[in-house]
Amino acid sequence: MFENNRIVKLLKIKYPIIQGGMAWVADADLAAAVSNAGGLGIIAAANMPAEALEKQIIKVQSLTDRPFGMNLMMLSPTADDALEIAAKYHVPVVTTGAGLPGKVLDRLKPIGTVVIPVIASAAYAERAAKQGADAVVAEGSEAGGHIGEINTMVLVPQIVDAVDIPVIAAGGIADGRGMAAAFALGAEGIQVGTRFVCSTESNVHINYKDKIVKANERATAVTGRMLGHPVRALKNKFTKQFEELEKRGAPSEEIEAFGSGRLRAAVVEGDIEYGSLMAGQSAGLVKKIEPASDIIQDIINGAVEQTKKAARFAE
Ligand code: TUI
Repeated sequence: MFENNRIVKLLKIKYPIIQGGMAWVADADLAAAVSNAGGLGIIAAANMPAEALEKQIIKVQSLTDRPFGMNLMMLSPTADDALEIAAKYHVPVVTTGAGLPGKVLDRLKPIGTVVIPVIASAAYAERAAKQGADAVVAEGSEAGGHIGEINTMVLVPQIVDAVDIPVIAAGGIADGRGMAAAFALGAEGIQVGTRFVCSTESNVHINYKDKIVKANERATAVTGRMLGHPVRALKNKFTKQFEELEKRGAPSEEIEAFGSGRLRAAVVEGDIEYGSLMAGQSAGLVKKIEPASDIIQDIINGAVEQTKKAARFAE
């Protein structure tokens, strides 16, 4: 299974499924669970202080012998520190998001780290490939959190055409049908975020997980377009008030202050009214809380079944 898959070979994993590098969510417990289940677990550096991040790396190494990754959020003021920590601990795989990966590639490629930028346009994918990226994650705007403008369905094939390195599809993928569809578009791997938020091993507050499980296809909204940082999250009082601030043309400092600390409130305190419940449109596909290994097995089994059906489509 997957013997000729370039992502499996590159990352030295069993299944070409990587976990999203979700700020506040993607910790050592979740990363180890995903890696132990044959995918690639990822710790989100996000805005974590250096010592906390080092602890997470040491912890994941104690919980799994398999490869794992770290995600660098390039907008973060701590991104440079996180980059040095990735180098110091020889983290096997680094993904980047919310900005350009140039300095990450310059620093980590010479020491043999596999670097995979998460991008939301074909132009950035081409640039990342020229700068030496090993693969790219093509993240469509169905995804949760900070997003681009192009949907997965049209983004993935255009990025597949634009680069020779393998493409991992992300945004809107939560089950085997999504994986099969991504491979039909030319992707060689998938990144899954929202469904792993609802894994048993995720330390996210139960209120947040329950809200995703209850969500339907219209449950998310995008705020922050006016600030230039569009973010997709489950609709609640927070997103409604955020929209009102944007509509009335409130100053960007006021809006930023209003948004500050809301993701932590959702993840840690379970504030489902005023927290930022970042989630993708695939929330409507997530039906239960279950172990990460069951999620991966369900996705693989579903993708195999769907691909068999697809092979008979013109009979
Ligand atoms: O980065 C993500 N998703 C994220 S980051 C995040 S933390 C955050 N919270 C509030 C506001 C902003 C960030 C939550 N979710 N996904 C990968 C991704 N990268 N999506 C889009 C991009 C991206 C955007 C611009 C990549 C490159 C890029 O370069 C252009 C530029 O202007 O820097």
